[in-house]
Amino acid sequence: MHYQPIVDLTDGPDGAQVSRRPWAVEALVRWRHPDLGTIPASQFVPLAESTGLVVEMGGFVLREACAQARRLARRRGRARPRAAVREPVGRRDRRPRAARPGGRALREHGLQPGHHARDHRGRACSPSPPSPPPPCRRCATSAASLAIDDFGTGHSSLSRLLEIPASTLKVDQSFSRGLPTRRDAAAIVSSVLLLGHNLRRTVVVEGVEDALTLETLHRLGATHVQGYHLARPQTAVDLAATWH
Ligand code: G
Ligand code: G
Repeated sequence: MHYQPIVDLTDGPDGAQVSRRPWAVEALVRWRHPDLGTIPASQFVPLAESTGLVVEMGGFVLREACAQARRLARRRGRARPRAAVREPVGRRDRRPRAARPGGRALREHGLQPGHHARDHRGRACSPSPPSPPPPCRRCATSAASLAIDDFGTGHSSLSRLLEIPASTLKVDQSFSRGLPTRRDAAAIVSSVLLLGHNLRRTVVVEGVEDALTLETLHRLGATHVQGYHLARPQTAVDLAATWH
């Protein structure tokens, strides 16, 4: 597993200063193959989805993320850590919750679940589910919180805001690309920030690759950001070394 921090821009002493302390970290799976080297998730995750292995993979990801969240929370003196993982919308483990590896992981580590709902643009996703997918209804009645990923692209559309009781929106990284030179990209991002904040959601802008983009986002009112300029996805060991 690799972990990529999300940074809270309002965390600095003067509100403008970027604190390196993560607000959250996103868990991303990697496959280190003995012969083929590192296989990108973009290649094996769709395969895992089409074969159903994504259920086992999801259990592994959740167990790892839970163990890691607990370790990091201990360093920070937090009693109730949260674990955020990705779940492709559209395919589900139909076993009862207690029998699923994820449920066991949460119990074992005494964690609050924080599900990171991923809305895939990919083929494995069922085409535009007409009503809230079952896991979202389930999560809405439990202690879990949801985030909508890649907001603004593919199936991750405005109507999702009505369907998914998410506390967090992650604005797709394609919108950061245009900043700060494209006025239309800036207008879209500032409108989405306003929309999300009016709905009392946390809005995370993804894909911040340089200082100018970060500055522009701060000016537009972004509070939470993620991207290579702030921190790359990294191993748990590297993350722990910079975690304070
Ligand atoms: O981290 P990377 O750029 O390799 O990820 C590419 C894509 O792989 C992501 O956008 C996402 O679709 C998927 N992915 C990465 N980690 C996970 C994971 O833990 N679970 C699931 N379901 N998908 C993931
Ligand atoms: O958009 P999504 O959450 O699916 O993207 C996840 C992937 O994007 C991760 O695998 C991560 O490696 C990659 N990623 C994270 N931050 C950046 C960034 O600033 N620039 C680019 N190009 N990719 C990023």
